[in-house]
Amino acid sequence: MLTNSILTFILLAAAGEGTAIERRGNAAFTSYTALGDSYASGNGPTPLLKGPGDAACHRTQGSYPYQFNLKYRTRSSTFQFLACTATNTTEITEQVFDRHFGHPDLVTLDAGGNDGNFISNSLANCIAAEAVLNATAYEALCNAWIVQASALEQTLKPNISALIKKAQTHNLLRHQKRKVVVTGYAQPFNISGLPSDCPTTIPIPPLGPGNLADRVNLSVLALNAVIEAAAYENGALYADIDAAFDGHRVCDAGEDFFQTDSSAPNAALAHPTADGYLAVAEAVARALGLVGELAS
Ligand SMILES: *[C@@H]1O[C@H](CO)[C@@H](O)[C@H](O)[C@H]1NC(C)=O
Ligand SMILES: *[C@@H]1O[C@H](CO)[C@@H](O)[C@H](O)[C@H]1NC(C)=O
Ligand SMILES: *[C@@H]1O[C@H](CO)[C@@H](O)[C@H](O)[C@H]1NC(C)=O
Ligand SMILES: *[C@@H]1O[C@H](CO)[C@@H](O)[C@H](O)[C@H]1NC(C)=O
Ligand SMILES: CC(=O)N[C@H]1CO[C@H](CO)[C@@H](O)[C@@H]1O
Repeated sequence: MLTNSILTFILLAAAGEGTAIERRGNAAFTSYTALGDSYASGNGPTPLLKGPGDAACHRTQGSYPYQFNLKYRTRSSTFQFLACTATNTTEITEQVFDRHFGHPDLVTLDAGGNDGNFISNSLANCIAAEAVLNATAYEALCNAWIVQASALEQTLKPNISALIKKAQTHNLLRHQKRKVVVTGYAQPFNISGLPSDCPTTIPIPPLGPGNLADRVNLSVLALNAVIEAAAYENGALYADIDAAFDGHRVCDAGEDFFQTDSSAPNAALAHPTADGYLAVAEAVARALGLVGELAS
């Protein structure tokens, strides 16, 4: 993000005072379809969109596809938002066959976080359980889940790979391939964070190297490694969204990019905030080689 700010500064300086960066000429697509799970639908507190299925799928204005499309569309580009909360890789593959998939020249997707209930089990066993179990029972439960999660992760690649292939080729002639950007997930914790910077609204697993928060982070990194490998093997672009959360994780001094207040309306714990989703949109733009800063 720092690099981006410097770049923006240089571009602004070069353009001369008062000249806005022309983003529209930058558009990477004329037709964009967004697939994925709740990280893509944008589960969270910003307004729900009002199209068919948007409410059931928790598609929001804060989501990264919505924010990305808003900044990078041209007047004539079309946008199909098919991402849906709680979908696993098999179900996201079905989104490709939705009649609204269309003939996009750009597809973004994420997948894997709901296979075997990866995210919800991580939340339940490694975060929420701390509030109801003693330390020994909690550590045992979270550790057992992490072992199960890493075994699960190893099975995901062929399915994510098949999804990427379908997204690249569906509705195209043989040998044609469209641009697909695949995103991963973000490590929730700064394991070196100060306890005084941790939110008080959720239980926090023990921080520090080797402790549970560290192991939760590692399981996200392992999931990302599988997703990234599937993307590269198929010639898709991988957007590393995790790096964009540095300084904004749970227990960081800076603004949290994760929703941590379960009492907020439509809160979706373990999901990014609108600013977090914006950071994801920026990571997608960078993967596509688009210049300019989305954040205002
Ligand atoms: C994916 O979701 C389908 C439909 O809900 C379910 O039958 C299947 O078991 C799930 N697969 C995984 C790996 O979670
Ligand atoms: C912790 O909880 C488990 C199961 O709930 C129980 O078997 C165990 O005795 C408890 N240990 C301590 C130290 O309280
Ligand atoms: C992968 O896909 C196969 C075939 O659709 C399915 O049976 C299996 O449950 C999937 N595995 C995972 C981990 O999603
Ligand atoms: C984690 O938090 C510590 C203490 O606030 C800070 O010094 C460090 O830079 C943070 N780590 C990252 C990767 O931002
Ligand atoms: C942000 C953060 O603290 N990440 C850590 C999560 O755990 C891995 C594995 O130990 C560390 O390498 C990261 O620095």
